Amino acid sequence: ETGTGRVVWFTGLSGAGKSTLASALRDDLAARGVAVELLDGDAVRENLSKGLGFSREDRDTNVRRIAFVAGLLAKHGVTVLVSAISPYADTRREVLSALPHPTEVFVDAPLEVVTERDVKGLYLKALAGDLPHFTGVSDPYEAPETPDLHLRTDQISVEEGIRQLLAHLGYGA
Ligand code: GGZ
Repeated sequence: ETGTGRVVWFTGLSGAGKSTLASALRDDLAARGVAVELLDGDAVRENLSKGLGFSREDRDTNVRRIAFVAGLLAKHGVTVLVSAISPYADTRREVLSALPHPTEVFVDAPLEVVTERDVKGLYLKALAGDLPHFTGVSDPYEAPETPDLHLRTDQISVEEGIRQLLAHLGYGA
């Protein structure tokens, strides 16, 4: 029990704010002296999951690899923050249930909002029909039905999201 780190798993559409929230939480926890590591979708796909694509099989492989590393780190007392679309509910359930102290955070903004943000121009491409298997447009996203925390990033600020995360994790305000 004591000594085992928790795993905070951020799931949601591209552009919903997973990386923003996870990295801000990482900085906050690190400043409190917490041993914390961030496994971010982008960095993972450049390293651990290099070469994987966006088929269901590849996404599931990606998610299982992330969960495997998260489990190793957590075993040594590290608080692990995971930021990955992780679109399939069954796969999330499977990997989360095998991790110690899992917290599922649904980073939620409506499709219209993330399409409007479109930081990387990927939604425009997908909506034009030029990007197959793009989550939310040409590929599924199965929203969590009972997440531990549900953050509507189109309605609350990053600061408010961090406040709710810290409160949920028992760090107070
Ligand atoms: C979804 C894609 C795709 C497709 C490239 N579908 O917002 P981003 O750009 O920086 O983050 C997205 C990232 C998704 O990788 P994950 O590892 O989080 O996905 S999963 O958990 O499903 O394995 C996006 C970019 O890669 N990207 N093509 N077709 N996102």
